[in-house]
Amino acid sequence: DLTVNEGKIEFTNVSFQYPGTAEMVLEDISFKINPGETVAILGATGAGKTSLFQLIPRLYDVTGGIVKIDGHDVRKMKMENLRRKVGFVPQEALLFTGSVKENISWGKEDATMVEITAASVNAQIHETIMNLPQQYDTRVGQKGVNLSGGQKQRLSIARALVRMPKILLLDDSTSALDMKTEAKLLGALKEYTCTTLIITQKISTAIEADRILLLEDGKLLAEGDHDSLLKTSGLYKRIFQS
Ligand code: TTP
Ligand code: MG
Repeated sequence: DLTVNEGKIEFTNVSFQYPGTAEMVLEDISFKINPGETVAILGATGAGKTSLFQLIPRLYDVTGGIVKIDGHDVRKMKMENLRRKVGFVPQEALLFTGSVKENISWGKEDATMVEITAASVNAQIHETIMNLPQQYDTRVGQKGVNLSGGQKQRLSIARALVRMPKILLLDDSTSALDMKTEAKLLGALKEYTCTTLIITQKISTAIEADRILLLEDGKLLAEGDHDSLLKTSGLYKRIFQS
């Protein structure tokens, strides 16, 4: 069966509109991302960043063009294989009422405590958890302790890491983290030989990435590393200087 082995991603002339709507959300997007690369997706609100992510684990299918992973059209892959290897950390962390441990191992109920702890250490949330009243057994959500936005984000990242994804999609998942914590997190992610895409509004995050894709109004406006984009993209330069 076709599965995700390396984590190479390829968009070819991808266009997308949500079912039943007339608006083109993505238009003629083409790019390649190599296995293990860290790529930042930068763009204003409404540019289509989340929509682009949703096409990778097939939360939606393209309207035109093709999305390939490891050379295979994602539509030919088994959804189960695809979703097992693609870790998608959504823009809003979705925690349920249950223990910290249950929230992290959600969808991978056979995760061991060693795996859960390792994921939490790397997601930079282990120390916070150890300071909770019942550590990993502490209940979160409506009837449990209140976690801050940044703590929820990190718990949500730990949930993705425990599954050892080959592709990790972080949808603005570090927006509430301070720069130091974010830098530690991104450093720890290098331990996982996974392809990482980070949607961000922060230029500081983008600078750390191997490459940046700049989206505007559903179009891929420019791509390159920080230094080359400064030279080639007026928009990037304006974002950088603002
Ligand atoms: P997004 O893809 O949500 O844009 P974004 O992720 O770049 O924006 P933000 O930084 O604010 O998160 O939206 C692009 C367009 O698609 C926008 O017109 C809203 C529309 N859209 C839907 O119609 N349904 C959806 O489920 C989503 C996510 C977006
Ligand atoms: Mg978004």
